[in-house]
Amino acid sequence: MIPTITAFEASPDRGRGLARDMRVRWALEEVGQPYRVRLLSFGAMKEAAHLALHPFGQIPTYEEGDLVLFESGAIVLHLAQHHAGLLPEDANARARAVSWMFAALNTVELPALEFSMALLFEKDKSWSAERMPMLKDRVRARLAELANRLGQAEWLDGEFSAGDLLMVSVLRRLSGRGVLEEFPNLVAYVARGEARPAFQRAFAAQLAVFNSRPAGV
Ligand code: GTB
Repeated sequence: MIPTITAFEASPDRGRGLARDMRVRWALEEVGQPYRVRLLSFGAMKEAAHLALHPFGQIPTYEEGDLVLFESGAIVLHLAQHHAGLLPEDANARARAVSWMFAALNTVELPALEFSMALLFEKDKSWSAERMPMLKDRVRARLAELANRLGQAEWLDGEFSAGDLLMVSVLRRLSGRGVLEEFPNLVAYVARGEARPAFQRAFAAQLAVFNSRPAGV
């Protein structure tokens, strides 16, 4: 059965692959699962039909027969559990890879998101100049810990896993913001993730959506 995911009809990231459908597309490509995409406007995301799939009216969702999932991490975990290639066979190694998935989404994405949201939406606030260094320091502290653990290894724990897929996806959002660049091993780690053929196919697919949008959108 070919699953269907949802994605932005016109992504605000202008084709940079930063919206969360990208990590799901990447996982689908890693496991060799063909998929369909239903594109949504911001309006359609808040209509009853989509709210029935996603309680918060967001993308991405994942439909496979009777199964409907939301939350990009849960979708990637589902794919990793049902296909070879994203989780190790060994039970302990598998559990550790799942720890890295949670670490990416809970421990690293949280401060990264606060920082990038403040950069995007709060720069004109009177308190922004005071708050930004604190948000940047929180991101820097997490990245320093992550960089320390990764060291010169290729991936976080042995073979590439869904933990790396999510961690690289989270770190990409920080690229060019002047803090990830303080950690050359993390920059190289992100580049390794982006160089994977599955990433490239997923990136091209979401970029094609952006490039084919009607003029002016
Ligand atoms: N925790 C959920 C998950 O992981 O699936 C979060 C889902 C989420 O935030 N979805 C966003 C959304 O639907 C799109 S990805 N937003 C619309 C809404 O909430 O009404 C977040 C995102 C948006 C834009 C950029 N960008 O332009 O760079 C990057 C990321």
